[in-house]
Amino acid sequence: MGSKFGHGALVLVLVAASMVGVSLANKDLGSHRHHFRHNHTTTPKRIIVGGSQNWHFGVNYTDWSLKNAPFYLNDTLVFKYDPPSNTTFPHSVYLLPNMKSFINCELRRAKVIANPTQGSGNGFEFVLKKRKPYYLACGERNGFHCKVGLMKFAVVPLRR
Ligand SMILES: *[C@@H]1O[C@H](CO)[C@@H](O)[C@H](O)[C@H]1NC(C)=O
Ligand SMILES: *[C@@H]1O[C@H](CO)[C@@H](O)[C@H](O)[C@H]1NC(C)=O
Ligand SMILES: *[C@@H]1O[C@H](CO)[C@@H](O)[C@H](O)[C@H]1NC(C)=O
Ligand SMILES: *[C@@H]1O[C@H](CO)[C@@H](O)[C@H](O)[C@H]1NC(C)=O
Ligand SMILES: [Cu+2]
Repeated sequence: MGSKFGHGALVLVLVAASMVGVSLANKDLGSHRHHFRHNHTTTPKRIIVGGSQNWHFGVNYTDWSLKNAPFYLNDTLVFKYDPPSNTTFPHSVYLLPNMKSFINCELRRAKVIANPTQGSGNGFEFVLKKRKPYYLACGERNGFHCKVGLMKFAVVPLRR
């Protein structure tokens, strides 16, 4: 399947991920090959990150992403979290540039894709548009929510 992000490169990324002890969703790309190739009619899904737990401190989102994999191109991740108040902790959504920053919860070169007010109501929607790894994390407290609150996960969306 002609793709600028070849299967070999993807496998390399995933092997590297397992070597440093992090998990990427969709690690079983190969076994899903036959399913998604002939599945063009399935419409993209809208997936609430964390399910009924939403986007909260202390939920293991690596675990959540593994249990909810695979994700597909054009699926929408929905991040729901309370707006800042004096009774809730603020959250946010950052896109980290690479696996190293993801592992270390290093936010300096990360891109803010949703600020603390954008998770209220129907939540913040993020479409998985490209076949590449997405490293997502909460950016609050200078990486504390990412590191200690486990508010991070990585996904590589598959073709249908
Ligand atoms: C198509 O995808 C859906 C969910 O994404 C899955 O339930 C279904 O079994 C797939 N169909 C085929 C023919 O692979
Ligand atoms: C989070 O879940 C992953 C995958 O199930 C597991 O490997 C990891 O140990 C968990 N982390 C914590 C801190 O429980
Ligand atoms: C994803 O959506 C874009 C824009 O709506 C569309 O051009 C593209 O073909 C879609 N890709 C897949 C794999 O569904
Ligand atoms: C929270 O803030 C509101 C006003 O913004 C105030 O009325 C209330 O007393 C505060 N509650 C606490 C527990 O500080
Ligand atoms: Cu947070």
